[in-house]
Amino acid sequence: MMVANSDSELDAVIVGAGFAGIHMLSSLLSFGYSAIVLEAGDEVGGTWNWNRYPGARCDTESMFYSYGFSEALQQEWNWSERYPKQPEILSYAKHVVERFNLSNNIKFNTRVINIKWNEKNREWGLETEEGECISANFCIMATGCLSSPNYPNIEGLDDFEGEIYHTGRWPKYDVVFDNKNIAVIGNGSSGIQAITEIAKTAPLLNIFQRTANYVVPAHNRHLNPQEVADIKSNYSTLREKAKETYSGNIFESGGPSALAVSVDERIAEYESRWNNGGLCFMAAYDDLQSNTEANRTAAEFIENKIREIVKDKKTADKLIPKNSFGCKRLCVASGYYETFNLSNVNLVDLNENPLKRVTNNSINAGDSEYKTDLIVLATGFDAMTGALNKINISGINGSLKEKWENGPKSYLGLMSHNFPNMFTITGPGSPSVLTNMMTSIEQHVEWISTCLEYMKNNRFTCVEPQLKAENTWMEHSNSLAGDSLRITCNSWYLGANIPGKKRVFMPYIGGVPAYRKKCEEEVLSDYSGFIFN
Ligand code: NA7
Repeated sequence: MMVANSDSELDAVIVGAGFAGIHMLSSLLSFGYSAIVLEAGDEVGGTWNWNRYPGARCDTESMFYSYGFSEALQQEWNWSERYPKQPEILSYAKHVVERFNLSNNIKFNTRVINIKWNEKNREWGLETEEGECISANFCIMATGCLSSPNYPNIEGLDDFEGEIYHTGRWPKYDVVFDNKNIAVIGNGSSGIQAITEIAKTAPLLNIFQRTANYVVPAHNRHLNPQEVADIKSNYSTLREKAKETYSGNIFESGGPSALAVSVDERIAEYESRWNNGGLCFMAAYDDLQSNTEANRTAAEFIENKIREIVKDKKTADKLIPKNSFGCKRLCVASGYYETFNLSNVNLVDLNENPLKRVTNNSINAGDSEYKTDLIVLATGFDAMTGALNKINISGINGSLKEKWENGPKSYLGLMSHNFPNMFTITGPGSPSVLTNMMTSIEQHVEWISTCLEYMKNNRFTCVEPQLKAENTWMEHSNSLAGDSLRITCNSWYLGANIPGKKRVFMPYIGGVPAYRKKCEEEVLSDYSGFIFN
């Protein structure tokens, strides 16, 4: 137990039983703390429990979309495909819970609505939707970066009498697409995966596109036993190597600048990454997000691919993105552009034909009425701050929502001043969504556990970041983002997909190595940016 001067029975309460929450729980229990997880859903998995839409699959390779903290775990688990499908990811999460005996400490169907700091007792009080109150010395928010769905404000949506599903809240039962006119609104990563799958059975699929996205092929396949054995025999070394890369993935950079090589060399580099598949395309050259001309070369390469694949020229034109390459998250899919050659698939460009309204049985865009039986809302999330702001979190001097009104303010994405003993796993201000989430989750869990051990050893009961450290970090973070092409489009990284949300680049853009170094420096300096008492 912690050295605490409160009456709390618990050392820590963790909100959310996704990969962050269950790893945090296993770590705290292994150090001998008392801890529980409160989870709104009916089982573990977080985003992978809610995102059950057809084709849902992770775009990070399975061998590395997994924990590295336990050698036994990484040796015993076997992934079947290069990119893991949603059900397999869920099985993995359940296996981890079982293996580390965590289930007795997770409370499901429990939605936290209020969290209040009690300065006298120096503890957090949490209240659930059911009216239950729980207190603990530490509150660890593992609520996910992409977990609060964005429901679009489209006139008449409530009048629709057919079926309607959000990709981020997909039901557990089988949704049938045969014999139905299907509409998909949105074409980010979720929409793109759902579209390629639904197109296989729906007699008519209308895709309502507001912004075209860059999509690279996944080249998904079954993993062969030899490559699995090779990785497993070298797992820890490979994971360490990944931590030295910008995104925490083992992507070799093709060179410092796309402009420093000949056209032939550059095209060969892009071609090889296109043929390899996946997010490694982002790492082709180091200046793709800082130099407009360099960025254009990658954009043009993909434009040419779209024109080669999509037979109808007008459709190809609509599918060619207008943003810089990588400004919105690069999408990875199998056969996305090819889908538009199918006779049952129709692309509606909402720029040419603005979405007017939904009626009881149709979607009206421009001058056309699209008869619809089933709508898929692939409209994304209130990213990074949405899940936190949904809970009324009251700290020393007001709520987190008020403090974050003009954009999230944190130190290292781990803690926020005036919210003592509250940690956020992969919170805004940390690299999080720009990286392999598993790598970033593990780093935060380790950092938080180390900090708690430091407090225990020094008989401290309270920790929070210094305001000065937080402000300096935010200035640094915003200044780096300001130099990047990533702020030039309306992405969810900037909160630009949510009407009224302050436009601030939320993840830390400086890369995993710089960020890890900064976190390690904090530990080595006895947490010079924090206040303990
Ligand atoms: P995204 O990437 O935010 O995509 C949402 C899509 O929905 C995107 O194409 C949006 O267009 C579109 N959208 C949102 N609201 C509307 C309205 N009102 N009308 C028409 N179209 C709309 O979410 P995803 O779930 O696909 O992916 C999120 C992340 O999950 C992904 O990046 C991976 O990290 C995993 P817009 O681009 O805003 O014009």
